[in-house]
Amino acid sequence: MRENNSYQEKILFFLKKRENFVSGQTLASCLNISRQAVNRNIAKLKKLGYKIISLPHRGYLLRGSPDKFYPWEIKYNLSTETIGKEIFYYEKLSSTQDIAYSLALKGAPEGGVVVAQNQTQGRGRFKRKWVSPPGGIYLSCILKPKISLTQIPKITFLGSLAALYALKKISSLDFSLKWPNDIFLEGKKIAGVLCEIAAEADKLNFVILGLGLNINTKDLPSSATSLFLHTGKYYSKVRILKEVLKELDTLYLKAKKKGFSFIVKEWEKYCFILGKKVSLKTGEDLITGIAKGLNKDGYLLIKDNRGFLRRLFSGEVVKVF
Ligand code: BT5
Repeated sequence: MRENNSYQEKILFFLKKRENFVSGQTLASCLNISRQAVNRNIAKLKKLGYKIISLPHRGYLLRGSPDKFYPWEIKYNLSTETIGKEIFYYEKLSSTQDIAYSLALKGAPEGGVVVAQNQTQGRGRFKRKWVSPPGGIYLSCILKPKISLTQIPKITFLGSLAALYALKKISSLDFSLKWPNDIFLEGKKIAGVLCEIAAEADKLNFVILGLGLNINTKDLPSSATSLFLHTGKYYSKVRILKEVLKELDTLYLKAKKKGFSFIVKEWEKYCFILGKKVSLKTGEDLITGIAKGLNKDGYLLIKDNRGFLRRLFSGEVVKVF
C-alpha cells in the first residue's frame, strides 16, 4: 500500500482529541490503514518532536507537541477567513520576506504565510539587520489589498496592531507602539514590522507584510527585549503565532469592509510618543518637535521647534525627551 503523509496528521488529530490512550487497532480501523502503517506514522511523529507514550495493550497517548510552526499545528482550529489558509514552514531560511515575495510572484494566494524558526538574513527597514535566532517568530504574509500606494503605511500599522493585540492577549504586560513600525515593552523593542511591496507604475500588485516578534529569544541587542527576557518565562510560540494570524485576519477583513481609517485611530491610542517632544531622523534631516498626532493616512504630525507643522511619511524616532 502507498504511504500517505496525511495519515500522520490524521493520527495526530485523533490523538489530540483524546485524553486517554487510543489503541493501535482503533487508529487502524478508523483510518482504514494497517497496524504497521500506524506504527510507522507514530514513529514519524515522534521524530518530529511529538511526545507520544506507547504502551502494550493500551495503545498511544499524546503527551506533548513541539513548539514548531508545522503547518498542521498552525492550521489546527485556526478560524480565519483569509490569513494563514496556506502556511509555508521553514526551520531556517534567509528571510521570510524573500520567500514570500517569490511565492507571491508565482501566484501564491492572498493570506499565504511564510514562517520560520530562525532566519540567517532577517532584515528591517533600510536593509538593517533583524536579529533572528531560534526563540522568535518570523513571518511574512502575502496581502493583495485594493488600495493606492499612499495607503501603504496603514498596512504596516495593521501588522503592528495585530502583533500588539496578540501579545496583549497572552500576557497583561504594558505593550505600546512607536511610530512607524515598532512594538515596545517598557522602553525596549519587542517586535518590528516591515512592509514591502510589488508595484508597477502606481498599481499595487501585492504587499509582503513581515513581522518579527521576540518571544523566547535570549541573544538580542541591548535596545531589545523578549517575553522571556522580561518575565523569565517561556511562552508557546505556536499559540502566539496563531493569535497574530487571527488578529491580522480580523483587522484586515474589517479594513477591507470599512476602510483603513479605524486602524489609524486605534494605533493612536497605543502610540506612546504622541504628545511628547521627540527627535526624528528623516532622510538627512533631524527634526525635533512635539509629536501631535497622526493624520488620516498615518503620517506623523510634528510641530517643529520653529512652530511649523510637519507631516512625515517615514522616519526614525531617535530620542523621546
Ligand atoms: C523593523 O525594522 O523593525 C522591521 C523588522 C521586521 C522583521 C521581520 S522578521 C520576518 C520578516 N523577515 C524579515 O527579513 N524581516 C521581517 P527597523 O525599524 O529598521 O528596525 C531594525 C533595528 O531594530 C535594527 O537596526 C536594530 O537596532 C534593532 N533590532 C534588530 N534585531 C532586533 C530584534 N530581534 N528585536 C528588536 N530590535 C532589533
